Amino acid sequence: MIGRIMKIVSRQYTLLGENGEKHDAILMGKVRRQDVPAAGDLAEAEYVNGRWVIQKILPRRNRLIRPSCANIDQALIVMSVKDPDFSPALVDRISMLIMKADITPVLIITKCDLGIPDETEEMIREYENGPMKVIRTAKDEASDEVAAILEGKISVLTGQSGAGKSTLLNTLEPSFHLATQEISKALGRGKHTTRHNELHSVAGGLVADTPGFSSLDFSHVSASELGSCVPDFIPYLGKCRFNDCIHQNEPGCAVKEAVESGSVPQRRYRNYLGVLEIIQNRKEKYL
Ligand SMILES: Nc1nc2c(ncn2[C@@H]2O[C@H](COP(=O)(O)OP(=O)(O)OP(=O)(O)O)[C@@H](O)[C@H]2O)c(=O)[nH]1
Ligand SMILES: [Mg+2]
Ligand SMILES: [Zn+2]
Repeated sequence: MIGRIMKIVSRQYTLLGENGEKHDAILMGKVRRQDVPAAGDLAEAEYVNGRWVIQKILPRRNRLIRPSCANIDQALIVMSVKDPDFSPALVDRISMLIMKADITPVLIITKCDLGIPDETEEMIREYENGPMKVIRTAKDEASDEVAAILEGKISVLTGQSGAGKSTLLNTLEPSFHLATQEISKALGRGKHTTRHNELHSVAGGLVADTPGFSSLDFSHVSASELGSCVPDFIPYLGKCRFNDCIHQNEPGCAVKEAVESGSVPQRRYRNYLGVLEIIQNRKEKYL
């Protein structure tokens, strides 16, 4: 059979079959030596001596190391309007890393029931007017829009600790009791309540409730490709005077023109330049 790896706990694998049935499986030694399987991988398994044994991992479309997850369709950036504060710098950095991994970013804005400060509202509108899909959610409201985008897809959740990632899944799937921060405070844990790596069946899709992209590491991103990782820049790429334009100081830059005309928010461009400088400073060190 071909199954989807839902969960890996040490050497024990949980596979989801085509008809929704779950099987425990182990991994053949030769597979482990070739490849490190991840949640989201499709695995070919055979029933041998009373147990399912994974013989092969099928080619994957993409792969994230942190969280360890494969074949991801989209990443939901979960960002609260407050507690913790809404941060466009963080949204932009996370979305660049998601784009670099060839995954579609979606912005989920939580805790709208807490009231949205005017300045935050303005920041949210900038995203709503841009190319990323944006969905607003509030406490105890199961969002049909979130359910609709999850259906039939593999998604990872990402965003700050306390933004409401686990709460979002618990609200959509009332049978879930994923630990949220009220519980982790009682347990005396620090950063990020959710630590393990597992796919959950939610709203007809599979979702990894992992902290995700928490390191914001750009060491694998080059200055020349960073522009293609900014969703708002995509319509202008290839239209600059120089084809190796990094949209910084070059004349005839279509991205800068779009910023000047107001088609791309200033804030988006400033955050891009901030990350570009991090990459450039790092490069100099190694020259
Ligand atoms: N008012 C309000 N509170 C919310 C909402 N969503 C989550 N919360 C609260 O925010 C806190 C953090 O929620 P969690 O779901 O644990 O956050 P998380 O993103 O999973 O955090 P980590 O697992 O630590 O990464 C909890 O106290 C939730 O009850 C919301 O839409 N409105
Ligand atoms: Mg959580
Ligand atoms: Zn340019």
